[in-house]
Amino acid sequence: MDLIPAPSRSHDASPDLPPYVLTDTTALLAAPGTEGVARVLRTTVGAATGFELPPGEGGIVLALDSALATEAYRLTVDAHGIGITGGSAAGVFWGAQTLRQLLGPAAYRKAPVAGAAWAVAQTTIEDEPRFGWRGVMLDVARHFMPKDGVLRYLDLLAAHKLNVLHLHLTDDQGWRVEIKRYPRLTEVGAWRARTKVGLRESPLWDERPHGGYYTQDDIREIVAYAADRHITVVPEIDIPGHSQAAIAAYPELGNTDVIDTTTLPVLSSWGVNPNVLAPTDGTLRFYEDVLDELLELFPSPFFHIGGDECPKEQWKASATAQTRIKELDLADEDELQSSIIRHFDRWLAGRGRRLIGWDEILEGGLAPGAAVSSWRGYAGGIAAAQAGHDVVMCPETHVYLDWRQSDRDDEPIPIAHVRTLEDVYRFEPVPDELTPDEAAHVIGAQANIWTETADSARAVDYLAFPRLVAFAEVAWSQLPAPADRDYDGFDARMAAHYARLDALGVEYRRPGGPLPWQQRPGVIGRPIDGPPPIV
Ligand code: TNX
Repeated sequence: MDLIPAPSRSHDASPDLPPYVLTDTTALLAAPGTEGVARVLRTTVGAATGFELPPGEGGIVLALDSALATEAYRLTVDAHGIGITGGSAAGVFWGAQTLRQLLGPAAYRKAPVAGAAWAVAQTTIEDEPRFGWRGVMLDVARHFMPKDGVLRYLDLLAAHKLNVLHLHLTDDQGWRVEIKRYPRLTEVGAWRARTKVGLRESPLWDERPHGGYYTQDDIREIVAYAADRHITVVPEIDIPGHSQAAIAAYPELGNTDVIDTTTLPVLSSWGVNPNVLAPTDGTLRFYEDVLDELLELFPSPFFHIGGDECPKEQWKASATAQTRIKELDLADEDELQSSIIRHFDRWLAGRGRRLIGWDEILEGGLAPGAAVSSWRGYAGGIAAAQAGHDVVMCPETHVYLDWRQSDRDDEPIPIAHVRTLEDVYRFEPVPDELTPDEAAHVIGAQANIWTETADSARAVDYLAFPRLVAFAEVAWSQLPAPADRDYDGFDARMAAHYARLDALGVEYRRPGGPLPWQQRPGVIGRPIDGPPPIV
């Protein structure tokens, strides 16, 4: 059946038994609690087949089953119909995604095409995910992805049983969410005059202004659309580094006693940036106001506060920062950063939410309730899990999808090390160093898509696919240890999956390399053996 991600258990009935065939009279019965899944099934499978799937007996039946784990489902196909039960609506929803795969690639289209047959072979599938956090981070700050593109990515995540979209909403190069109290964040911070094409050392510029942001209603729509697909949207507001777009909008947020922050534009090139937030009460109040508005928009239990790549040079040179270090009785600038993260850890906890940050938040002491996105390899995640903190494993060594997919010269803007489809398939989120109790703190895994080199949804597709498919199987399925994984078997199932991606309109990287229009001739990346993978 070539299912991806591979289910926990499946028992195919004898091939002599007739398949169940969907027709224009097939009904869809949604037991209490599964109405939302039925609604999404009608908009997807209904659109692809052209069948109305009216409520009623005799066809597809959706129901809850309290004996199943929350996200688990059981899908049965016999001669009379299809049953999907789940431990919750989420489980039923993931079962419905499996049904789409059983229906064949045409089930992923938005309207019927000639010749599609809707026969489903008799089978029983029992399935549940390995991890509760099966995430993708999309960097919509470096290059803005318009709202429709985000909704499309939510569809793509859902089709792969991924359930967290971490939206990197702010960075040096752009602020992408409307904040009513501080309109300049988007008036000024949501666009830049021009853009470096390629990495910092590239001489090329795109002289078109670049920008865009989500209104608060756009965010409400994105969050609701995600919820219908059992996906949680985790917002990231990156502090105290990667904040030049905010400083360009409100110069008082920067280290005004070190540089003239009124001259700082929204950044148009890439890299780790020395212009960071001033560690003042004014900055804390400003970001509390920002988060106050976001709490209303994002029901996510986790709020991501960034914390990565904050150079401390300006704090070392700033009398204000140094005075604060003394006042708070801190040892150094690392503890100063930690005090900011701790502040927001307490602030969020007081509002019923949890802080998550990049693994730099370990430096200077981890805030008590914080969870960690382990990106600089596994080390941060191991330290955090050993200290009893929850961890999302997203090591750049394995699941940074902005990294080159092969060593070919025609990879578009190739950066960092080669990470092939097979490398991602062999990614193991739980490192051997952890005891079982510590390993339980690894709440999941995440693939990160940074977009310095991806200026459109088409370019994001190329980076994300097919590697995100391998990642989805790692995050969902119970796979053996990396060396024992059946990559050839996965690759064989990919043949069927490429047809699904084609039907979805995903511009994935072909196994044979980039198509001519997926290349970026003349735009340099960085040699494989070059400096560290910071773009
Ligand atoms: C490091 S990962 C960053 C990002 C870059 C990325 C490029 C992380 C927390 N910070 O700002 O986009 O490398 O791969």
